[in-house]
Amino acid sequence: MIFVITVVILVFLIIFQIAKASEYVAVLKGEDRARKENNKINGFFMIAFLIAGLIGVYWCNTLLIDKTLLVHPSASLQGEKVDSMLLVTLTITGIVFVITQIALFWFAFKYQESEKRKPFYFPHNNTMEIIWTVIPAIALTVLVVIGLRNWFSFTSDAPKDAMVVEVTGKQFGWIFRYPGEDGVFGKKYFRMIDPATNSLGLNWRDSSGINVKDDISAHDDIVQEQTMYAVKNKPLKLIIGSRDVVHDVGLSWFRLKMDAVPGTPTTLWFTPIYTTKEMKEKTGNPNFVYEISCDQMCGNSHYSMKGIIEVVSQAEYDEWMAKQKPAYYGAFPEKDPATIKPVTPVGDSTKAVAVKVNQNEKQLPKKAKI
Ligand SMILES: [Cu+2]
Repeated sequence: MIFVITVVILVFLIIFQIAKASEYVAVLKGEDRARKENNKINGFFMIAFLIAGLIGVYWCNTLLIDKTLLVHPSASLQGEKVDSMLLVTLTITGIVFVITQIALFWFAFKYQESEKRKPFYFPHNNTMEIIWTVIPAIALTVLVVIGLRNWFSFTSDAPKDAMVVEVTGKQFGWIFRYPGEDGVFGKKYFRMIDPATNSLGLNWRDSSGINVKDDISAHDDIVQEQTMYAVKNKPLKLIIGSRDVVHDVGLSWFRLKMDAVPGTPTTLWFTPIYTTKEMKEKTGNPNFVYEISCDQMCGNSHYSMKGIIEVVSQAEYDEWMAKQKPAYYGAFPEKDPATIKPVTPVGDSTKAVAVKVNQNEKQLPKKAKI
């Protein structure tokens, strides 16, 4: 630290000394001549900086373009709209950037002090003020309107044929729920969360004793962790929530994201257009997976909060779904008509083995450890 401070002080001293020295030189040479020379040098630097800067921008672009998502196609219909908006914005701002930078540095060089010219007093011009206010205002309004229209369509009601999956964030992973054959998500109650048998706190109703009214809509709900299945070309609606803190469902390949807020469900829908298999070919990466990243800093293992979306054909999805067992049978194996042992693990994958085979269904599942 002391070393850094010393270096900074020394650098200041050196600059100060140089400034002083050049002052003395100016006195010796005559102030006027020295200033004119300085102006010429500065003018040259302006042009050099312009050329080096533009080359730098181009170089950075070619170097980094492969590391961005821009070279890969969007994997959803909605994402294609996002991409086209980004393209329009980047094109407009890119053109403006290049023109203004060239004008800035070129003018500084071209209109440096000269004995052949007299400065022209030009304090104000209404026409110009109007032009440079109105044109950007129109351009930005168009961009914002297109953006809002898209945003409203992604977050509005999904098409009727959409499949619906509930996504719940937790420290640190994702839980997916499918409504089962009845197409209805059963109610949840946070006190019923049990990491081993009921990771979402599904309210089984008939067994809890908390609710008198019998409601079995939660009985066929299917709960999965880490990997979610979706169908190509079929709209997919996500009902997003959180079990603890604020997370965010980041879907970079689909170009969408949405906050997962505890207690306040958010929704988002999109249509995947390539299966995972097709994306493996498109990206040339045999290990490609659609990743859900948590896009909201949510704790010490935030970086590892990764989920996977497996996009498959309808037939493959049906085949996979047929093998799934409702979470209810995981919690109450004796209720399972198939009574197959061992029971399909449900709930937190690490503790799923702890399913109690002879658990009396009249008992409440263990209290939540949140
Ligand atoms: Cu998170």
